[in-house]
Amino acid sequence: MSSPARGENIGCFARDVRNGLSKSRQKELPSLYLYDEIGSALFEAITLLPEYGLTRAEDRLIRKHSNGLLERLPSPLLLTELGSGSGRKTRWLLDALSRRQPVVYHPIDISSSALSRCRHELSELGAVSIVGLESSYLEGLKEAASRRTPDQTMLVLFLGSTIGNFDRKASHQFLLEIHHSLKSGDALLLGTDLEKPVPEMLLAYDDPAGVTAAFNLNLLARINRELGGNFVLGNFKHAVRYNHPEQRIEMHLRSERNQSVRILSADFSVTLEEGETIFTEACRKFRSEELTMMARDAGFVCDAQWIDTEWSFAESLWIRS
Ligand code: AVJ
Repeated sequence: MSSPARGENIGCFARDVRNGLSKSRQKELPSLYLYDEIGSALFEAITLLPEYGLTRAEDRLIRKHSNGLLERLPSPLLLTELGSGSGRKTRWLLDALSRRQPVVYHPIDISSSALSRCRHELSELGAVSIVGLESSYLEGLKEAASRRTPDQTMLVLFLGSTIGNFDRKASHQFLLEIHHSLKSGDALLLGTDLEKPVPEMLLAYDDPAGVTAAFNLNLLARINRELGGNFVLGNFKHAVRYNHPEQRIEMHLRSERNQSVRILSADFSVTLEEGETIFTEACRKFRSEELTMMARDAGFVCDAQWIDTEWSFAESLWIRS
């Protein structure tokens, strides 16, 4: 459960499934595998649910503050984004930026279909040159940094609270690596969901229409499709809990009976007891003071922070020291 990057090849998938399901205590599957073609479509549907306000909150923040944000940064700017997303939120920024200067935008994603969707979404923005980088976040960032001209300041976008998929240690490590790829004066725009009353957080990940349940269960369906698994989806239930010490929502798949499952291409079988769960995704929730400390610990200064009034979500602008 350490990397939220999307996409991968079959060999890694089989190996990660085998490793995750062989754990003697808590079985787990890496959350990145939730986002195949179907999973990504289900996630897009999640962002439309009334119970899941996160994406709309960030969209409002970026729409409202893109000009104010850009005024805090020197030009010319080189824009890169870790995870190309749907492009919807980034459009506001690209639009504001392209009124000031010619724009080069590097979306970074390990999935080529995500990159082409992003390019398609943003196709009507005339003054922006979109150069997608198909790689992991950190490799893509290094590549983008190597293409900068000496006068350019880099603005890195890491939106959607994707950083919440990392545990504390991994997120610190990840931020240090971003720091390492940047120069003094470069900026990171970090989107993070904030802590809310527990029932609200639970509902956002356990919507009554069952879209999030389908998103979670699709991981087992994907193992069946791609690795020759024989999971019976009806024998598993979507389960969501809030882990207070870790300050995170956890999604699990709970086995509803004693059962065994075989996965042909991973050359592997697993037995699950009734009530036992597979941990599939962690979504950490932040406090705004804690974000200021996280910035400092990773060698950044928090220059500005905007919080949505309807759904507590923070957009933070960090400057690399
Ligand atoms: C895309 C990882 C930020 O943590 O809220 C939404 C994923 N999972 N509903 C999140 C997700 C279930 C989402 N992130």
